[in-house]
Amino acid sequence: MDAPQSVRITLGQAAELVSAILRQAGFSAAHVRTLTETIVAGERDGCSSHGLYRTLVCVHSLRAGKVSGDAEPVVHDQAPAIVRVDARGGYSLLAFEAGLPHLVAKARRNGIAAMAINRCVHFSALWPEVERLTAEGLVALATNPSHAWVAPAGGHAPLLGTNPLAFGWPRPGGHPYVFDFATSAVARGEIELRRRAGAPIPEGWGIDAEGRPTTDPQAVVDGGAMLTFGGHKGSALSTMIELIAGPLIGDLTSLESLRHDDGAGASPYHGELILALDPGRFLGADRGVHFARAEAFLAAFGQSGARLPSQRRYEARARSLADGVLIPATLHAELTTLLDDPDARLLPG
Ligand code: NDP
Ligand code: PYC
Repeated sequence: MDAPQSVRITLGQAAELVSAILRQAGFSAAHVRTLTETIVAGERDGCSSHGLYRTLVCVHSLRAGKVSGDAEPVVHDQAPAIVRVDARGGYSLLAFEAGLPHLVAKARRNGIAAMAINRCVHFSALWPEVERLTAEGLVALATNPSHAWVAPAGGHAPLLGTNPLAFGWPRPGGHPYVFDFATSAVARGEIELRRRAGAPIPEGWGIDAEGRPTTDPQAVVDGGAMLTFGGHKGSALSTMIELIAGPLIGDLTSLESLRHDDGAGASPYHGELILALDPGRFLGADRGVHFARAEAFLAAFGQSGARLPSQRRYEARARSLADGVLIPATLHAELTTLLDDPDARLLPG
């Protein structure tokens, strides 16, 4: 009989597996908790490029000495509407958690507030963070650079990161309106997953070292470059992200992050910018009226035959909560091997 291609595990089993591996690798309890929550949420919501596979990347980054496993973030009250969190070389998630109550309080006080996370190592999808803010009734935007893997429109040399942009809008009595996408045609993780599986990539995702369009993920990784989404528009948006989540907050661009990596193949090291807007402050007593208008607007998408971003994700979440998640047998084997043999060789890239 053929070996199974995939393995079904419950979310509880997924969390146990991930946290045991991260703990054994040397992450502190606080980092294990925040990393596990986000990794399992990624798999749960059908975002496998930022799901269980990222456990391997976290362990690789720690082994490579490119992330602190026990850094405790430090919160600075930078300005009346700005909180700054120094992640001190740890993964961003614990820093986000430390700064969140301050960001919420500042947004409620001022109507708008920003959180700058500095000196963080970053691997995660951004929707869990904007969902934390919409759960507080706030409108949210989050963004960050990554490693310079992406060529600007018209160019061949990778200068930009995959630079995700996430937006969240709270909706009364339902899931928030959330989108969260890379400003490259697709996240790097999608290219990595296909490269690991020996599968081709669609045209439009990348170019080879000579600047020719390619469907070979290995050619993109070996001296080629990814492409931005939407040509010059995605390129300009990505450049804006480099600026506002890089120099504006005193942190690295994707090019500088890649130099810092120095070939280690670890998670990017840079900053993150998160904005929160309080509708109560913008609208006062009229909040209900205008949020009802927003609801009518969003309802028209379904009526037009379109789907809202995150709808697929919320459906995947409901399925995973009921039935667990199906992960590739090869990935499951890599993870369990790593647990049995903490020195097992990793091929995260
Ligand atoms: P996609 O190209 O799949 O785009 C994702 C967004 O578009 C989601 O909100 C998705 O909703 C929505 N969407 C997709 N198809 C449709 C459709 N037909 N109609 C309406 N909405 C749609 O993902 P990416 O590869 O660009 O990014 C994936 C993840 O990678 C993101 O979560 C991002 O944060 C993460 N990432 C993180 C980086 C980092 O530095 N930390 C760098 C780059 C990416 P749905 O989920 O419901 O399909
Ligand atoms: O998938 O592009 C990506 C990515 C970069 C850092 C974390 N994820």
